[in-house]
Amino acid sequence: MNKRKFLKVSAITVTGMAINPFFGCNTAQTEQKETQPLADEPQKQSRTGTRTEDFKLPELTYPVEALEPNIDKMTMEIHHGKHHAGYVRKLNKFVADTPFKDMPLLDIMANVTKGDIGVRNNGGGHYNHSLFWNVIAPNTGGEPEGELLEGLKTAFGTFEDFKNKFSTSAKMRFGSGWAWLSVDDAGKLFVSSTPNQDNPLMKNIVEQKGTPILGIDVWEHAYYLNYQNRRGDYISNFFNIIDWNKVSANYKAAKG
Ligand code: MN3
Repeated sequence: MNKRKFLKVSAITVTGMAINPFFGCNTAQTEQKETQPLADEPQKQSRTGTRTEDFKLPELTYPVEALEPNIDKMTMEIHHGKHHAGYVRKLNKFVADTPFKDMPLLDIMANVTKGDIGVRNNGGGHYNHSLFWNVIAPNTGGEPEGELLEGLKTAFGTFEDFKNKFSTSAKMRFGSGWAWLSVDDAGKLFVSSTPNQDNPLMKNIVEQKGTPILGIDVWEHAYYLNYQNRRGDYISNFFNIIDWNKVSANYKAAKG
């Protein structure tokens, strides 16, 4: 092994494994040892770890009927058990034999490009829905407190101003997509919307890049059985089931 090769190998030594409960997959942590990557060999893909298991559908932490009347039981069954499951199944298929095959989900989000259609749609679908189930829960709603409330006031004025901006963004999304509350690189909150299954983590694709801490799915499959064409009512009732404790935890994690 020549010196250059040795330096490269030692920089990506895998030193530990951790379970990521949110996405149900293994992530490996890397540690810089002795050296930095050689300047004349830029790493084409930013990596935080290696995935050793197929992606799995995360279980809901509440019964499918628990969000009624805001989201009905059958919508939850189909949305989680069919749609999300389908994204997971297809994602495992699309990453095979590509540079994404052993990447953790967050690394896929950071590296996917417009042309990687299958990985973009199904990887986004898996990430987005995993976040979605996580930020809603029965017996929640109300308003956030503490650090998150202060962050919302700084960015939007008042909680109501935030709510209006987020709701408008969700209503105005033409066709299928999502509205997001995210944290930018400077730690500031912003609202944005993405088409299809894109999200603000896809830095090669979206205009407004950041870490999403709250998202609403405005695909018709998310609400049509109960609300038909009344997307506005679905969005307004979504605020009855936002788990602000979870969103606050996401906010703290995103700010680092
Ligand atoms: Mn959906």
